[in-house]
Amino acid sequence: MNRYQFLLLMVAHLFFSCSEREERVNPPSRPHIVFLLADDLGYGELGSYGQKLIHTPVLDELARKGIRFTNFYAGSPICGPSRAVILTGKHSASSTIRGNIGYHPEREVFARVALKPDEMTLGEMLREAGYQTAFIGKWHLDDCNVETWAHHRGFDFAVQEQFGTCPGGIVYDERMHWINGKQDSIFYDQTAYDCLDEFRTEIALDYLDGLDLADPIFLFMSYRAPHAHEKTVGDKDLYADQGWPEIERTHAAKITLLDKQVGRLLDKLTEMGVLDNTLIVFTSDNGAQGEQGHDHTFFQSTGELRGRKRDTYEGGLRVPALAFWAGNTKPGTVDDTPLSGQDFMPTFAEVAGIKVPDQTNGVSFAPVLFGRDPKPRDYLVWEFNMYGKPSTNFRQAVRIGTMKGVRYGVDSSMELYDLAQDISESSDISDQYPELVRKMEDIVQKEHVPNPHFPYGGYSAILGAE
Ligand SMILES: [Ca+2]
Repeated sequence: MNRYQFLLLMVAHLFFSCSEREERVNPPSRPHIVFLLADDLGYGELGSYGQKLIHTPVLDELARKGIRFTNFYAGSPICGPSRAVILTGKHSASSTIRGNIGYHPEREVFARVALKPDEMTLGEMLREAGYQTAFIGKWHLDDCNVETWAHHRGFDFAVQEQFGTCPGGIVYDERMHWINGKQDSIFYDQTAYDCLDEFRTEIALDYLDGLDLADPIFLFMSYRAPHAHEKTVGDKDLYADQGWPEIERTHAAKITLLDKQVGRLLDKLTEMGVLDNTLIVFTSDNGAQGEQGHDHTFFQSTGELRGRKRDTYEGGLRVPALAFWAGNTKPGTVDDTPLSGQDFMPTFAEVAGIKVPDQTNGVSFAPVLFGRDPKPRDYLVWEFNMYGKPSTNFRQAVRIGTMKGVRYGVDSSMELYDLAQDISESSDISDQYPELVRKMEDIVQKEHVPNPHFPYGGYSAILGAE
């Protein structure tokens, strides 16, 4: 074969490979979006964030291939409110759900608060934009009314857990997973799986198998690990040789098994030929948990950060966050832009090529995905109502540049830390910056949108004094 014939052959080969690919998959102009949300995964619990004992090879590889965000914050330091921030793009001082339990003045009871019908969810936004939308796992943005469940809030296909007692004496077993509202259900048989996230991943793989790829996919995987409610995992061998207390072994196993499930999902997307046109985002809904006997310092689950789940110190809020989009995100990027849960809505709107909904006060980080700086923001703000009487259960925080204000109780003085010097928030320097502290106190008040379920200052006015 001479050089000319060889070149002809190569050109023919390229042509046919391209045709083959076009036949196999007709990539939509907008990317698929796969959002992976861990439950209570701390800032220090992935290898790429400094974890030494718990293995997370798949997510570490994702970090190497894409962007690892080092200043990414959960919208709130606890489950329901953080998810509300993600789904609606509104920060926690303006969102509908600001605590796992809220007050209902008309009934004079404390109960779960659902997203309001007139606020748009990520699912509704992307479905409107032509996406096929799916939600699998923990929803936690609803009440007993099925209209507030994921399927009715923008997800064509929704499989969610449900728990608690509802009017009429209905008691939900959280192992039951409800399909498309209450159209069907599937029970999680723990003896048949390594972990709950394996079960949820099976559901996702089946869903993907049945899809026509004419329209882009938005898949929201809402995982369980490493939340304390999953008390054990099926795989008893993982880390069995380490000599750790059983509760810590289980904790580590949950994270490694979650990592494995993410790998299975990514393999599926590869097999389907869509991974090259998919934006993958991985994060956690709040900082590390230290519940039901698990010690969050055992694995240094928050790294050097102070506090944990339910704290508005960094350990409760700062979370791992990874983004990968082949051909766009630059491999090995480490980005230190301060970002938070409300930023997903404007980012996904921009990626999908649609108008950013007016309701969001987040800032798109889509430019970061392409190696550019995002629009600068003045500050980030948090407000959290933890159920109970103590005024310190009303928790706020502000971040301006590298400076962070934290206040537990509106009558307390605001503490101030310079995260650039003091990432562990160990030295309160509020005395040195009285003007900045005043400015932060004004911000938390100004950004607060009144909400009948979550009174400003906490619940002591309703529950009685301390
Ligand atoms: Ca959580």
